[in-house]
Amino acid sequence: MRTTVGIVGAGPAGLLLARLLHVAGIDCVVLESRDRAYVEHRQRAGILEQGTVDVLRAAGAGERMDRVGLRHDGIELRFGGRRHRVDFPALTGGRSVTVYAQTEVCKDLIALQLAQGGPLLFEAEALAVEDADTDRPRVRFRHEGVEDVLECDYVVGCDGFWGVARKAVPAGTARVFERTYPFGWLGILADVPPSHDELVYARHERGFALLSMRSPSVSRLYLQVPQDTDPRAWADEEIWDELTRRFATDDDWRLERGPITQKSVTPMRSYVHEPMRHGRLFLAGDAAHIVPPTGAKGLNLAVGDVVTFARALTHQRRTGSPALLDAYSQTCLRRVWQAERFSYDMTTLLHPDPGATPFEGRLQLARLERIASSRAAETDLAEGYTGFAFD
Ligand code: RFL
Ligand code: PHB
Repeated sequence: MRTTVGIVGAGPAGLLLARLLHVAGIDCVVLESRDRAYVEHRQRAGILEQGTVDVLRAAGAGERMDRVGLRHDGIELRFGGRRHRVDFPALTGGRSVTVYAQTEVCKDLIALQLAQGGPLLFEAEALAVEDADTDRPRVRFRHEGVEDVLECDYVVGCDGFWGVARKAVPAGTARVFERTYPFGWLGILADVPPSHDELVYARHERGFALLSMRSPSVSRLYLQVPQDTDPRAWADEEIWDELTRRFATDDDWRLERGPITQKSVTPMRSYVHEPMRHGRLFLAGDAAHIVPPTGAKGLNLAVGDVVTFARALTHQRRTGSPALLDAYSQTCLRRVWQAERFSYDMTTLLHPDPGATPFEGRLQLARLERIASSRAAETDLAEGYTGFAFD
């Protein structure tokens, strides 16, 4: 098999890249190790920045998002029993975010790709990216039990944190910046209307909690738990009791309960692999960087990377100049590091660290008080949450 761009992985990064290349008239092949149902039902992110919404719309993938996505003009911070609303449009000159789940973004892009785009092979596992530093990079893969080779002009590794593409970068040429956190998130899906019409980020002495949603009838909630927690160790009623404690307010707000349909634990990690390119292999999305989910940035960063790659390759084809491709890593990393900083700040603002001193606990509260009382501090949060511009 031969193609212009070999894409490893059909998460949001790989699927959107395939769509952007299709729109630009550039052929590609997408290899995905899992089956279609698995990719379409993997519960992950839920918040799209304005820039992401604009990109999906411009790529012709926004029809259902515009119909059922929920526009959110703010979030609530909850601490010490108090509630503080951050009003995004008022603070950012009109910006907002959209609640539309990653599962739905993937379903929309898969349907488009299968109907109009180039080959998208499920259950096709990339085994290795080879000859990345030549002008004929290749992906060795296994599809339906048979090994094959995809010869490419470029390979884009969109295969997530555990993928194989990054392994093709020789150790001596890369640097990794990493931080792990001594806690994770226990996430649930529940068949109950969200108890608040906007997301609630709660800091409590017992740990962080987040109220989010998937639709007007489905809630998505998270609890900070110790690292390596087994989700089966938490009975459903225990989860609701703990959420109720952490969301408690001084007024008459109440958390509604309902049947829990899914339960899982997500580890928390910050990770950046520099550079995001080796020869003709480009890394995009979680394959190159991870943020803790507190800032809701993971999916949005993946979108920024593939937009940058698609523009750069289109520019190269139109003008013959490789300048934008050569600048790919630098261009992406500027935005990546702003998202890393924001996600780190949100995480350390809202999660009591089990090893922290009482002094550090008080500092967290002081930081929250500052956001609730200073328009400058609040604006900084609102700008970060609604997103950093694509270059
Ligand atoms: P993905 O979504 O991980 O997609 C990678 C795809 O590559 C496939 N793959 C391979 N295919 C072929 N050959 C191989 N050898 C392959 N190895 C892997 C995988 O099956 C998969 O389909 O990466 P992408 O596209 O970069 O998208 C990034 C986002 O998915 C990610 O940033 C966010 O979902 C992060 N994230 C969350 N972000 C939020 O903003 N809010 C959240 O609540 C949230 N929850 C999460 C998350 C990430 C998680 N991970 C990575 C474990 C929960 C989890 C569990
Ligand atoms: C989600 O809805 O899954 C979600 C929302 C906001 C976050 C993280 C996850 O910061």
